[in-house]
Amino acid sequence: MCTAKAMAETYEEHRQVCKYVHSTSRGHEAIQLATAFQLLPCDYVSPYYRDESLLLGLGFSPYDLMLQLLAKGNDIFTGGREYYSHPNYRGEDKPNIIHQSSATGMQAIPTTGIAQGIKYLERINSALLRRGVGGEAPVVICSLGDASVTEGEVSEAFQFAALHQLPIIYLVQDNGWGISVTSDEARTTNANEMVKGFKGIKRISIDGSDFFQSYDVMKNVVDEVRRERYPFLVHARVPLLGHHTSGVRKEFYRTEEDLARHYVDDPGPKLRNKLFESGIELEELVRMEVDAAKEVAHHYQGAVAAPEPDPATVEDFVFVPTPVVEEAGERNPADKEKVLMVDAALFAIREIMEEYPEALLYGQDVGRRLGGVFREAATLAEQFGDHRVFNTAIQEAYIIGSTVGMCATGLKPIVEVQFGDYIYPGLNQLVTEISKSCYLSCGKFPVQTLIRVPVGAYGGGGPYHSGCVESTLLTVKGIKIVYPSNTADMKGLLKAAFLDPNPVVMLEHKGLYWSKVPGTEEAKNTEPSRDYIIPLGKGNIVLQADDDQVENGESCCIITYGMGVYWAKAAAKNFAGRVEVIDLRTLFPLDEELVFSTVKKHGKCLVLTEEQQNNSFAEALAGRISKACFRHLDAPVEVLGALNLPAVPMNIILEQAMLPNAAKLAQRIEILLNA
Ligand SMILES: Cc1ncc(C[n+]2csc(CCOP(=O)(O)OP(=O)(O)O)c2C)c(N)n1
Repeated sequence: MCTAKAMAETYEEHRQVCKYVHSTSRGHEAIQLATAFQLLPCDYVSPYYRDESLLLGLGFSPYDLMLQLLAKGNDIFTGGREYYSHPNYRGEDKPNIIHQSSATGMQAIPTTGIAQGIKYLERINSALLRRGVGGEAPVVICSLGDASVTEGEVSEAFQFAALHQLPIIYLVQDNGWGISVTSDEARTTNANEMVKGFKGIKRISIDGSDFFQSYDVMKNVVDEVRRERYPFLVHARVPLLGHHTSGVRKEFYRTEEDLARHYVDDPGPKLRNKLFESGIELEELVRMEVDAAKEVAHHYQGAVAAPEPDPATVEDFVFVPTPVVEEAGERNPADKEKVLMVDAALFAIREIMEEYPEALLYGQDVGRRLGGVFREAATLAEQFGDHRVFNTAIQEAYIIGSTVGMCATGLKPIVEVQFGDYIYPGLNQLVTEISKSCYLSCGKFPVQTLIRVPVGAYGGGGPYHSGCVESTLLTVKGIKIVYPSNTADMKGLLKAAFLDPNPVVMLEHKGLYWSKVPGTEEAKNTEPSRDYIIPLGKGNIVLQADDDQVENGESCCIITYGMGVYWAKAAAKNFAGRVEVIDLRTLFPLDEELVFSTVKKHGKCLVLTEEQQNNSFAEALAGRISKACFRHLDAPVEVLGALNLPAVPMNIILEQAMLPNAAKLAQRIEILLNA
């Protein structure tokens, strides 16, 4: 506590140097230290930005923390990329900490995912499960500020933890403030009362400023969860003594009376008095304070002197390398039958689950009863058990975000969002947590997750079951996007996506699943061999133009993906030998080499997409092609997409009016070839 106090004072004294925004733990020290002291290296903890004392309690030195305060290059957590007290840690000597974002409450889902992973590893008796030296079972701590608990995602996490009885402790530090918003202004109940509705979460409220009470309670709770394997919520009342952050200062909005009321509960003097009463000499207590201040000053000097990050490293760790770099296996084995694209995915997952006990599949309706609304997971629960293939509640944020924690325990989750139109509730987890984790943890926590998302319009699916989402997703850096258009690609890409240690979203056109849409029969092709794999980022020439047409300058190329492949192939029939079609297959990373070399060969190019055209990925790609291939172009790079409407209308005639098709494309090709 003395150390934390001296650190806060040092930062205040040197505000010019400590220029990056930071919060300190002043007021919260007792409960944080009491929590940290219960934990074993096999445990996991997600501290929030005020948990500096918790980090000290885990054994991180003031120097370690100050390197992050000053965003230094040797900051052990994030290499100067993240704010103070935003740790992540992977090691054998301490509880592990997944990447921590600043988004309040958003750690609840990823951290609950860790507990979900632990429960599964226990269930299958996996060697991946970390245990204490005495065989102790791990616990997970998710630390939250009181105001963050009103975030909807926190309720999704509570729901899952309660339903599945996960070994997690939610520690809510209640200082009554959410920046300048008071608890009375923001909520009707405190976290303890709120969580009552989630049956199966035990709960307790305590005075988190009293170290001894905090220590006893946290010891009992941690011991109980270690033993009994159910969730707990500890609601700890604490004062807030420092500023909200170095930037949002207490004098802006807090009254003298409010501050005085909080200072009564300063945990430092409270502990000091108790220690004094218990017989510890005053001089010894004073000496501790002096020693702590000296140590902090020393660490501070060291951190100030530490080097800044090397700007050459700024692009490091967006992804970690994937083992899949070459196409391998048999794409078209003689002994195999043609299968539907939807079955290719099913078979790929089956083979994966047979080989990898750490693979699980979950999402809405994928469990035993239905096996997915497209029957894309049918029979999997029967074969692999309900612990590996199961339904979730309607919680897209949980489905997506939990994979962060699952993956941190060594699992390889595959999850499903039922329709692309419903990815938005989960988008926050994808952007805020998943996409940034590898980069901001300097490669320590890449998120190996495979998120399957059926997309696309056909046959009157209507405005909420037909949407394409690739342009939205492609603005997110740190994730890969795959978009297969046929059986063989589905299987080969799904395998590669699964083995990729980075997050991959797989967009699957539901109009191609069964080749039901006229003209998409070729989506159904031979099932590739078990070991068939296609590296992400490799496009495919699905229709070649004739050499003499190319040589005569009579050809063009269509760059497309998904349903566009079939519109392009159908339209090309009108221009025998004059149209080449590229199926991108992966939208990020993109096969620019193939795209640019093909465009240069033909000098004329059209980028085709099912998405609404304005500001789409297709338009961005057309811009990039124009620049890269400028000297080789004989016409402006064209784009054809859907009309710029907010949704795909349901009536089939309206749907067709909105979307591209072979006839609309043929008109455009005609113009392009004659340009
Ligand atoms: C999702 C999100 N919305 C808003 C913010 C801005 N913000 C930062 S801290 C904070 C208040 C959080 O209060 P609480 O959880 O009680 O923690 P305390 O700072 O009081 O310890 C807010 C609104 C944020 N970081 N994340």
